[in-house]
Amino acid sequence: MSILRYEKNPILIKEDVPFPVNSIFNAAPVIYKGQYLLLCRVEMPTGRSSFVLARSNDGLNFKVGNKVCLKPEDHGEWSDYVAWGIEDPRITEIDGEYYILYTGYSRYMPVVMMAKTQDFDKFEILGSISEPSNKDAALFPEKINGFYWKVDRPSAEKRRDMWISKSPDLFHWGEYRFLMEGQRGTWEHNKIGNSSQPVRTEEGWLMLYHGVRGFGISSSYKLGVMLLDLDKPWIVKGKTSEPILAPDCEYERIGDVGNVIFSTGWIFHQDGKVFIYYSGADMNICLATTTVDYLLSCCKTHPLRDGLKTL
Ligand code: M1P
Repeated sequence: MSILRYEKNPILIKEDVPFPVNSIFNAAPVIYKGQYLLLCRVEMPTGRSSFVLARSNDGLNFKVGNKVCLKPEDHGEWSDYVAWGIEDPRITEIDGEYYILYTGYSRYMPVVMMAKTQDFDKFEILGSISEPSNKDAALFPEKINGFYWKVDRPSAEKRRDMWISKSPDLFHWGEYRFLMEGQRGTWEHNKIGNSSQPVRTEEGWLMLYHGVRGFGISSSYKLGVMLLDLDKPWIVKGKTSEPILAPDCEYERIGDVGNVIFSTGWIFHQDGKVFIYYSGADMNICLATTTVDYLLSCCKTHPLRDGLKTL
């Protein structure tokens, strides 16, 4: 099996939201008490984004909540850092608590924000965990060698690469290391960024990422997958040479930002099936299905120079 688009894509569009929005996209999936939840970004008519929760019993048919569940105005002392909106959540469950890393936008440019919830009803805002400009961050679901770990994408000075760092308490981060940059002259030429929360497999940590290539005034966002060493997660053990999902359908090619496939998370099922939730053209929420085995096989298609840097 490779990757299959769900035949009824897109599964959510702005008309499914019971209040006025410009778009619904870039949703973080999680299974909570047997239900599939999507924490979705909604761009409000002002052009600033908030989050709304959608619920489903089968992962295919979702109902969107009646009101936003997290918005910039909820951020109290952190309001200045999210004044232009909150974007692109990624959820990681650690010891029964659900941590959400997301982008706070403001005149300071993007910073990584952190919140947590136990029930997806009440959210505790924990504050910023990066300097600007940084985004596309996700936490590993367990401690490795006694530390929490996160991946992110510094974007100041036109940076184009992913980094990894560790923390004793999720707030104080250090030992920053280069993780991976896009291959020049390929589909990921201009920049890459983390897409999903990392998931443990027998062969290593699997992670989705997006690769961007610019064409004149436009660019194309495609999805790739990479494998990190279980004990030394700064070591890239493998990656795709080709994208695993690229804009092709009309709902991926035409929209607010055309030719974009962007994901902020996936669900791994016990039987090896994987649901990748993604958005087309920054306008909707879609589903693609695949398997752990296929994703692992994709990570063996690109030769690596020394296990750390790609060719
Ligand atoms: O338009 C595609 C995506 O562009 C940005 O992502 P990144 O900074 O990783 O390139 C974000 O604005 C994202 O929300 C958007 O979907």
